[in-house]
Amino acid sequence: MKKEVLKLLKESDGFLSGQSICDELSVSRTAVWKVIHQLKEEGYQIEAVRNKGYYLAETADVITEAELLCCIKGSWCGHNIYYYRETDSTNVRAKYLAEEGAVHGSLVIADAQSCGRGRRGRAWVTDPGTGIWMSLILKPEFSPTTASMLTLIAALAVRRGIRESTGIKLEIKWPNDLTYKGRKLCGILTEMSAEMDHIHYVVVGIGINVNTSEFPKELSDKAGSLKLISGTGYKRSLIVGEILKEFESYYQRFLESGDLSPFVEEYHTYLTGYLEPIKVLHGNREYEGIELGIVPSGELKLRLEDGKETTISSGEVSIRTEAGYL
Ligand code: BTX
Repeated sequence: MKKEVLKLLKESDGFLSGQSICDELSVSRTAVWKVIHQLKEEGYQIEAVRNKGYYLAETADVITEAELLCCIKGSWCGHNIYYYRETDSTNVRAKYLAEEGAVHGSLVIADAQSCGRGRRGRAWVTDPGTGIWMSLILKPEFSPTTASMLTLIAALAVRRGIRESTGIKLEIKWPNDLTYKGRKLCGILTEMSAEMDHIHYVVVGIGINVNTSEFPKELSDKAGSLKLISGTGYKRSLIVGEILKEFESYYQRFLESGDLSPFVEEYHTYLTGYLEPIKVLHGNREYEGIELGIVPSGELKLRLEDGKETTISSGEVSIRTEAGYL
């Protein structure tokens, strides 16, 4: 019922009388009052005026299940939501829920994470209430070897979802970051449980700094947020809605093609350091060369200093700048 009341308030131009909510939803005045009270506790600014009713100030940046359900537009992605006010890591939660039977397309999202994770055991810093910390549970039919391409699909979807909802144009740093002028705003962590020829589930974790104004010292010169770029804050639920809509559409095309061939050109348009000198750290090896972009399997192609070409399946990319590699 919370979702229905929220929807009515959002659709109303001005004040909405308590009686009209009761009539519309066939519930009592007390039930409406209780829901309004809960919504206020979740952070919505709702004005209540005698003889006029309720008015929702549209400025609230609240992430709750009811709010997200109002913003999610696709047909399967995010229709099943697991919302946490605080959790350890949405990826850890998502893996547990996937094991317990959560359906394909389920969204796990938190307002705060106490133990956000990056790749190879690194930490992901989560400023409570300011960013998007979410994980998608996927249960695809394709082969486990295809799953790593989902990180690149997610990067394209996040980039476009952010552009559609905020107008901000981010770059993609292969394979799992979105950046703006060299600063990282978003990281993607894809994890999988599989047998040799069968995927049990894939979890695509996405962290986006949205309204963050300050970072800890160790990140202050390399992290950024959407708010720090434009100077204005954003409603995170709208961004989530756009990203999930885009993800659904990219995912559908990806299923049809079976690899990244339809996306290679678009990917190169937004790829940081494309056709420029870069350095890639892969395991203990370091490669230096010209970034030639991705191949349809999602690997990165490089022209090495001796003129030979090589592809790399994972790694850390640094871009050459006047100040050295960053
Ligand atoms: P990564 O290993 O590529 O990046 C981690 C590195 O990024 C850290 O070592 C640090 O230098 C830097 N970093 C940490 N926090 C931030 C931040 N908030 N903004 C910018 N840079 C940062 C990237 O891993 C994958 C991150 C995925 C995060 C999501 S959040 C939802 C989901 N749940 C979860 O536990 N992880 C994912």
